Amino acid sequence: MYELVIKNGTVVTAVATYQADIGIQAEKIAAIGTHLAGKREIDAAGKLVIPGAVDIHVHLQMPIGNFVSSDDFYSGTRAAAFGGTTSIVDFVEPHATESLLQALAARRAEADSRVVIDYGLHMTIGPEQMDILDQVSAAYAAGCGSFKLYMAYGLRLTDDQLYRALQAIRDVNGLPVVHAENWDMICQLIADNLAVSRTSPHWHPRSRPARMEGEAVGRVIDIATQVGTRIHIFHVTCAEAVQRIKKARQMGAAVTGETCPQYLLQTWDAYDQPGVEGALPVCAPPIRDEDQQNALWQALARGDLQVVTTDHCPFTRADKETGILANDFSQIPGGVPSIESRYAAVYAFGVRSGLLTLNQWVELCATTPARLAGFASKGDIIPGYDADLVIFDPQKTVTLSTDTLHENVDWTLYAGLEVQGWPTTTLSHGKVIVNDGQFLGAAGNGRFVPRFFN
Ligand code: DUC
Ligand code: ZN
Repeated sequence: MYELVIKNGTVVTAVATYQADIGIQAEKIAAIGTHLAGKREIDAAGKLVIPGAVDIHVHLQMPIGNFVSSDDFYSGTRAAAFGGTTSIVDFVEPHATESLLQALAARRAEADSRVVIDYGLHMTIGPEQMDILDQVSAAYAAGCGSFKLYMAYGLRLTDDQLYRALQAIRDVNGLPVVHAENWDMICQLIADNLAVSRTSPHWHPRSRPARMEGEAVGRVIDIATQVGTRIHIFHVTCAEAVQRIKKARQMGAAVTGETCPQYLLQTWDAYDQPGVEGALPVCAPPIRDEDQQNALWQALARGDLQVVTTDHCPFTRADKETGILANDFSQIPGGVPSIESRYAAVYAFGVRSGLLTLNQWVELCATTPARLAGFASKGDIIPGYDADLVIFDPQKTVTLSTDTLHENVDWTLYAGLEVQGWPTTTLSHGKVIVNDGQFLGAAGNGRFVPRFFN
């Protein structure tokens, strides 16, 4: 007799789809079989039973310039749980005066008592950390198995700095994750556009051309190959970048890439809306045209991109409006909310449309991100794994809006979008934390998960 049994559901993993009961004991998946009996039972007849989704790219309460992203570790992880996500990876961004371990401790102090689901942290290596690369091994030993490198913004590393940082990460067997854009070109194009009064958000994507994203992705892959390290490319938005990743993989390089719902569900026409509406979708790299959107779906279907994350980084309308009032699209804080709708959106527009199989959906949103980021017992339905599970109703239709979503932000990119298929029950460590629209979890119940690759 198990503590809990999920009965009669259709289990979907990255490799198989089958009818089975799942027995849960002491927070773990204890058995997968038929006619399992539990002290408590949940009937999942007509529903899919899938691994909790794993989102390895989120920015909660993240300071950018004068702004802080509006979802904190509680509201953001709660919204994630409503959407069937049971693990996230956020970021540590060390200050110049801190050691990597001090910065990790400070970020954990912000998160530990707030998170409702499990989480990990990528350690950011910026220009100010170039003199303390010898601390990379300590960060790794403390459970930051992955390291974020920027090729844009103030945290941008030059090619020689990328080379040195990648060597340090390689030496500890860490995973480098990279924001790849060509910052010098972007700065020049922004300046050129502003100089001729091209100040509206229309010029945001036109200052960050797909060709140059492809160049930056290719360049950092080449540097990683020179160093002899694997590498993961964040938020791929265009065919040019996909081609670089695909070519490197064909040559045997350990390169992976991800894209995000905003690039799969929106087009750059969104930047042409009047007033603040055109500022809301501003994120980097930018949302592109319909051909690029189709290329991303094809890349997911063919396996040329391996992961869907969110890059969830919400800013309020008031925050976004500052760039409109300043008459300068480059002043709009970049980032969009997606943390809650990712699993369902990829199902509705990937699986239901026939582009992806059920198994690819689970692989892209749960299994591969878990394996890639070093979550040893998540992202799959296997005895011994954490009982982080989702019961997903393929019939349930949700119209996305700020009324139906739980993200702490006063807009959504997907307002009015009808999504068929939605999680009805989310379990973290065998405990039901969301059921039929009710939140049953608690702040601090999530845990920091150390991630290693050795
Ligand atoms: N891009 C954004 O738009 N926001 C957060 C960070 C990033 O890379
Ligand atoms: Zn990001």
